[in-house]
Amino acid sequence: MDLKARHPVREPVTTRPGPVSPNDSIEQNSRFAHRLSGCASMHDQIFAAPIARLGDFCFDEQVVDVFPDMIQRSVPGYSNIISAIGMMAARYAQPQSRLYDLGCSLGAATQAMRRHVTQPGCQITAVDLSHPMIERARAHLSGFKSEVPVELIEADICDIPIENASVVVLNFTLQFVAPEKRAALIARIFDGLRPGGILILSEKFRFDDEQVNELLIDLHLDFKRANGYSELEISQKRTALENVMRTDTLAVHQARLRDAGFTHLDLWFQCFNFGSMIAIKASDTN
Ligand code: GEK
Repeated sequence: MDLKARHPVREPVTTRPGPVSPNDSIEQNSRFAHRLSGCASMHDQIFAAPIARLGDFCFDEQVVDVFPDMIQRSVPGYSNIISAIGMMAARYAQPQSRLYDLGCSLGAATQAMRRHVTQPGCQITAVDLSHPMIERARAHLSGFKSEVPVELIEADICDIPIENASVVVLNFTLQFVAPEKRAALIARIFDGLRPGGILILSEKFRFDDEQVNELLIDLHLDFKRANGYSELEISQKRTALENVMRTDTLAVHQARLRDAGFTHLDLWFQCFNFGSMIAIKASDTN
């Protein structure tokens, strides 16, 4: 799926500065995430008016403008996950290694890692396919002081080399990668990780049990309603995402991680149908 090529035809929308959703803003140590993912963002009204010809969702300029507000109001637990990525990076970063943020958007996870990493000689590689995302990430990240260098790359994460990694983050990105490419990507991440390195994989999940699946979808919709999204916004966004975001079950993720070679893995966070997994490469693997 070429995420850059498909642009939905939208009615003109206006944007205004909006408040940060209170739902996710409880953690003291996620202030930096809010600087990147809340306060300065415009209010997401992309799907507020009826859209005559609804195309596939893409990460274009219009989405970039509202992205921090959009992700806070749409993904339960987003700020908590960003905070925890910083904490895990602090533990797992190895001296003279690379930390990858794959599908970095505006660089919230990159900034969380940059803030916490203390090991010498670390550098972060942040990759995104969307040109406006990368350009805006560059502007955001330049507003923070840090000793840890960040390389921003505009590319498909399926095409870039992953080498000498101690931490790899896929924070709500794999769900946008074509399903047939996912196993190869996870295998390349495993190969590129040093022994003892960690992959943090956050995703929206699908559930085999229809009753559970429907309940968790409904609770997520309630979360979006509570954050001010109308029924029209919810349904238009859902349609726009249909061909672009394809979710897997937890079991499919676990099997893929095991097939790649990860032996230590589990879910460390879940809220409704969103969650985050860790997979650690065994220390005795060469
Ligand atoms: C965060 N991780 O704020 N290659 C590179 N980038 C891609 C690809 C690909 N094949 N497919 C999608 N993307 C971020 C949030 S958002 C999640 C991640 C969301 C990029 C896409 O351009 C977008 O920026 C990001 O992955 C997904 O922690 O919007 O739900």
